[in-house]
Amino acid sequence: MASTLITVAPTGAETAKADCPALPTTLDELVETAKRCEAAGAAMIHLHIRDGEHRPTLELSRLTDAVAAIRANTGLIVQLSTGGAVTDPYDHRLRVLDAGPDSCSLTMGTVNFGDDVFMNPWPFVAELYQLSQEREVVPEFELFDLGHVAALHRLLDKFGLPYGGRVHCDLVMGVPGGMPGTTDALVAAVNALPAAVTSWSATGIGRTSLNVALAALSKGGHLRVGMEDTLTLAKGRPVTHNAELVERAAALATMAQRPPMSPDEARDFLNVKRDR
Ligand code: KMH
Ligand code: ZN
Repeated sequence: MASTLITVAPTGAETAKADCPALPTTLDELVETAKRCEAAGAAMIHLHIRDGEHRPTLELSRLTDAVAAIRANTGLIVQLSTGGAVTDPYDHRLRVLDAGPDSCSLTMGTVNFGDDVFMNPWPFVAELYQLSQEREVVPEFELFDLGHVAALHRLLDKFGLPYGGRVHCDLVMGVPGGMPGTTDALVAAVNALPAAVTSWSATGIGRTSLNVALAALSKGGHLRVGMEDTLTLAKGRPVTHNAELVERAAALATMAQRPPMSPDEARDFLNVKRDR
């Protein structure tokens, strides 16, 4: 039976701890979250980290410690965000790979991001991609818009396949400025993906989360959920732990007769490097 890769994105860079105390921001909270989410069905974690004041940071020693702590306490595939926060400079975002993750996010173009702009010009994307190939890190291509799908065609044509030979994407839908979190947009984006794509997941921001998950499952995709993207389970019902979102995703996937993939299966599925 086919199975579902569930990625949890527990923290992100946009929500303040003061506004949402349940957001995991310390290393201990991240490890506790990772363990519970693995038990609930997640196979990969998409990590953003925070500093001692709970502010987003790309400080290398903290990234390295987080990778080591998640590896020591779970079997999850560790994906570090190279997107960081909209204020992070390009050189800090490239340096993320020095922390030796299994996977890294790689956004395929610039996008309006609420009132901000998430900058991903072509030369930066090309440099980060080639660095991921050199460091043997499996990228996850983040697609916020249909134009990002076109850029993925261009990237693969110019620089070839990623490390490991699999091409895994995540459609990030419902960002104010990007593609909407609708079934129609998901189908349009999936139908436009390069033939080299071997798997894709989808993420719906905020209230689009459930609709995007259902559309992704019915179209044969995988799921990314977590408090980076969604802070309520329903109107008036705040998420109190990331595991609630993973449990819901796992239940939907099981109902669709595509139960969650184990981390070990996901390592083969994405062909991440085994001996880190
Ligand atoms: N925080 C956003 C500006 C990624 O992780 O690569 C970028 C983001 C994408 O979350
Ligand atoms: Zn992220």
